[in-house]
Parts: sequence; C-alpha cells; structure tokens
Amino acid sequence: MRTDMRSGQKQYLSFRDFDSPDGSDVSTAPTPDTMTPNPTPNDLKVILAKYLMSEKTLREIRDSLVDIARNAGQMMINADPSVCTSDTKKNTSDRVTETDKAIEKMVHSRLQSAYPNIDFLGEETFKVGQKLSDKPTFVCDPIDGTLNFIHGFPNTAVSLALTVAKKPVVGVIYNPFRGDLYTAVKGQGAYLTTASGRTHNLPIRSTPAALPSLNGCLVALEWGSERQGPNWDLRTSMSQTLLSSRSTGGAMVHSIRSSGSAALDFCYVAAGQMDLFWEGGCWIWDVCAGWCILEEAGGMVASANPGDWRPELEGRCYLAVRGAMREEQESVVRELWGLMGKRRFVF
Ligand code: LIP
Repeated sequence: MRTDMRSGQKQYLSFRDFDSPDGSDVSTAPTPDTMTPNPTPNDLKVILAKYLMSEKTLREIRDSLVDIARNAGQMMINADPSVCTSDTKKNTSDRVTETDKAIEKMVHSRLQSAYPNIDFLGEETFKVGQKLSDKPTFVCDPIDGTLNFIHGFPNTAVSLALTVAKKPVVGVIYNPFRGDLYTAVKGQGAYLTTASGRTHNLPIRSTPAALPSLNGCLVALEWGSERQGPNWDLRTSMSQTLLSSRSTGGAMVHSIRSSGSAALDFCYVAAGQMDLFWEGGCWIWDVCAGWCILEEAGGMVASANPGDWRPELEGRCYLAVRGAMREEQESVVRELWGLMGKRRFVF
C-alpha cells in the first residue's frame, strides 16, 4: 500500500506499479512492454486458491509468525552470547551462535507441525543449490544481525516470511531488544507495534516527505563479511562517492548508516526513517520479510545493480527506496545507478 500524495488516502499497489520507467538512462533496463507483469493482489487470490489458501490464510499465517517471532525473541533475550562462544562460518566476520541454530530449529518444527504442506528455507539449514520454488515457502532468518547479537548491540531481529510464486506475501520482523514488531500482509498494509503496545501504520509519516535527490538522503549500507575483491572495492568506493561533495562528483548524501541487520534496514526504510538501502551480497532470508513490509509501506525494491527494476528475491542485489512519489523514487534509483558507472556487484 502507498499513500496518495494529494488525497492522503492509502492505495493498494500491484507489482505493476513498479514497472520500469520510460527514459531510463541505463541501457540494459527493459521497457515496461517487454516485462512480464507480476501478480496483482487479484492475481494473488488466484495463485493462493491453487494452494487452497486465501487472504484470510495469510492473516492467520501472519499471526502464527508473530507468535513464533516472540518465542524466538525470548530465546535471544535468554541467551548469553559472546564472541568467544560463537563459531565462524566463511571467515571471522561471518558468525553463527548456538542460538541461531536453536531458533531456526524451533521455527521450523512449529511451522512444520502447523503447516506441513508449506516448504521451508532457512539460513542455518540452507544447502548450496537450494532454490525457492513457486510453491508457498516459509523463509527464515533466525537472527539477522548475528554480529550485533554477540556484541550485545541491540539491533538484532528474527525475520520470518511467506513467499508464494517467489514473491513475499507475509513479513514479520521482531527486534526483542527494543520490542519493535514489524508486520505486513500483501495488499493489507504494513505496521509497527512498539514495546508499549502502540501500533503505527507504516510509513510513520502519513504523507511521506519529498525525495528530490540523493543529496539529503540518509542511506543504509552494510559492509558484509567479504572484505576483499571487486565487490568490496565497489562497496567502499560507492560509500565514498555517496558521501563526498558534489563538486568532486559525489552525491553529498546526508550520511550513511550501517545498522548491522539488513532485515531491520528494510524496516527503517519502510518506516521512512531511512531513505534508501543499497546492498549487494546478502541473501533471501535477510530481505524477504522486509521486502513485503517495505512494499506495503509504499516503498519499492530495485536492484543494487543498474538496469534491473524487478530484482529477484534470490538475486542478492537490492536497492530499497522509501515511500514517496513514484517519479521521485525512480529518480533517486537512476541517480544512484548513475554514480556506479560501469561498476557492478558480481555473485
Ligand atoms: C547479516 C546481515 C548484514 C549483512 C551481512 C549478513 P546475519 O545477516 O543482515 O546486514 O551485512 O552480510 O548477511 O548473518 O546476521 O544473519
């Protein structure tokens, strides 16, 4: 859903609203005519019916995911993680704890007994080569922001989503250390419930502020664990380009923030507290729930790499943009892509 800038009314969006704009200065961008439309909420009803599901089922699933997320949050709070008791994965900056594994096990077993016909894809049990199918699938990141978790930095969340036809249709993200719960169901809006129990529509400002250019944006950007090679060079050089002054060819963004959790970065963009999140390298479980929440808050997701207005969930390259007028969203996407020149993330 997004807010109509003139009437202030919430409007339901279809994925078609995110067609590639005309006049893209990026030569590889397909035109709207050549793109296969994504499902509208009406199309979604048809797809859901194929799996004996309805919009009501999605709301029930959201409620189950909220309950499971609160259980996971309690497990995080009860844990006593530390750098010493965590294991390394790919390298010393890519870590996993016993709590990550225990939460994923709990999430999987609860979902399996409640929804035995729905597939499951989780960060800690992922097998190389495993691909998302069109069938309804739960996508789980048991702890997004594991480094924050082991350092006691309170920006960590469990991220749970449901996909259908490879699109996120339910998203639940819960940060137990702040008590923030973000939820969305496709076509039914996005919400933040805080520790006080108060629920806000997202974005938090009912009429989003103008988004005229990168200059003036607060941009989320993460560092990841890959600290050498072309992707690292792109990440570091783009952060410099985004920050530096316009007279030196930069964008002079207000600043860059690295929260350490891609899932929460999506939520902050959905809330309108950040303007953009540019990321290459994270995985479907980092972004899936946040993607649903962002779109329902009037935001959009393009690729971090130029030319792709319809990135795939598993594409590992994302540019999340907060709710604003569609032309402004497209314009900041093109502006950021333009700063990349010929540089691209490669995975
Ligand atoms: C992490 C992300 C973080 C990103 C890392 C990693 P984890 O997830 O959310 O923002 O930079 O590459 O994917 O490992 O804490 O679940």
